[in-house]
Formats: sequence, C-alpha cells, structure tokens
Amino acid sequence: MTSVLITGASGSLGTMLRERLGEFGWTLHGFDRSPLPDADPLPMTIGDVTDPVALDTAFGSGIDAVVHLAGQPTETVWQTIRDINIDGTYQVFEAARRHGVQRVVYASSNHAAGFTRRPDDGELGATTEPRPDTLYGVSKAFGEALGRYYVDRYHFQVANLRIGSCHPQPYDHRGLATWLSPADFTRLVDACLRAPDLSYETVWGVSANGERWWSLDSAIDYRPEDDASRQRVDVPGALPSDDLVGGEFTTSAFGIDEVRANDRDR
Ligand code: 15L
Repeated sequence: MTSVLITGASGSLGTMLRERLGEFGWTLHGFDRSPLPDADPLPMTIGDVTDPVALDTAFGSGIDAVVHLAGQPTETVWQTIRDINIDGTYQVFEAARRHGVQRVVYASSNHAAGFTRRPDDGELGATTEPRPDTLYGVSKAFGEALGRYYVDRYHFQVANLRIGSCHPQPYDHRGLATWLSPADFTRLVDACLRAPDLSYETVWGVSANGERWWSLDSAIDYRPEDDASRQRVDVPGALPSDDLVGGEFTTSAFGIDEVRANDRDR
C-alpha cells in the first residue's frame, strides 16, 4: 500500500501533509476544489467533495488509502456543515467503497467531544463518548460514526484523529495542552497509514505537550516529538473554558443563534 489520496490538499492541514508525508515513503495525490500554488508538483484532482464524479476521478488514479481532511474547519451555519462535512464525508466513504479503498484516516476533531470536562486526575481517553460542542462537532461525531459503520458492514480500516490545535505554533493558553505540531500531525497520519491490524481506532491528535491531559494510549504506534512549552511563544492567561475539551467552542458565542447572526452580519 503506497498511494495516498489527501482530500482538502490545498487547505492548512493538507498543506502540512503535502509538505511532509512524502518523506515517509508515500506517493501522494491531492483532491481539493482550490488548485495548489503553481510550483507544487503534486498530482491533483480539482473538485468538490460533494461531487461523486470528481471523487471517482481522484480515486481512479490507483489509490490505496485516503486521508480525508476536506471540510468546513470551524463552526458555521447548518447548511454549510451539512453539505460539506456531512454529505462530503459520506461521498468520500462511498467513493472509497466503489474503488475498493478500505483504509481511511479521518480528520475528526476534539470538538466531537468538546463538552467533556477535564478529569480530576489522570488523562482523558480518546474513546470518550461524543459530546459535541457545536454543529461542527456534531458533524465530526457523524464522521466517526460513519467510519464505524463502514468498518462493521464493509470491513474498512478507519482511524479517527480527534485533532487538537494543529497550527505552526500554539497561540493561546489552551494550546499549551492541545497543540499538534505539523510534524507530529504528519507522524500521526503516517502511523495510521502503517498500522498493521487497524480495524477502528480513535486517537487524540496532540503533541507530546507537557501540559497535555488527553491520553495518547492507543493501538496506533504514534510517537510525538514536539512540546508546546518549548515553542517560546507568549500566550494569554488561562480561561475557564480551558477545562473543557473544546475550549472556547463551548462558550455561548458558539451557539446556533449567535453563529447565524454573525453569518448574517458578514
Ligand atoms: C478545530 O477542530 C478547528 O479546525 C481549529 O480551527 C481549532 O479551533 C481547533 O479545533 C482547536 O480546538 O484548537
């Protein structure tokens, strides 16, 4: 198994992988509705994740596994979440099934379990039940459940990454615990692609942060190397919402009415 399709290849997570995952020996193919910068030699299919015909073109180029990153990356109005994250994820799984591709690495999010409180002691396991903090989080929980279904019915191999804060550097106090460095993100995806007996696994996408409270125990052999506290960035002070998995997404500003009103004002 060597050829990996990355959906959302032009986005921020896609760019992190495009720049690094090839070094781990994978042959990459991108899929996105936006083209890559001209200088990027990655073979690409341009298309929308909700378009089965475009997905067939991408999967038809000899793909062995898919890393599904494409999606709306934060909270917004329901119609967008429904079309891109819910229907788009279904279309990707169906295209994978049509083309006999069984390994899916799915970019879920910590926001699938955002309303989970920090345990009084010990770390929080990655299989903690879904407690979405937003419609965005609901769509990520949907993607995890969809993966479970394809494993049980069609013998897929699925890894859900409950990604924390994947950015070049941590930028807030919560990020000292939840940061996932671009290099560790790539290590995590590589470990999921390689996992020998993968059936269905859910893992936190987080670096080896000294302040981490999300457990890294899993069947995936992921060995993070970065720690947010070594980044030498000044971050603002702690917030009460830092004790919930989803941080500020759990606050009232992320309610359905508030987000809709914000969208109207734009
Ligand atoms: C996510 O799922 C978002 O895509 C990202 O924008 C961050 O907000 C991140 O979670 C986070 O929780 O820090």
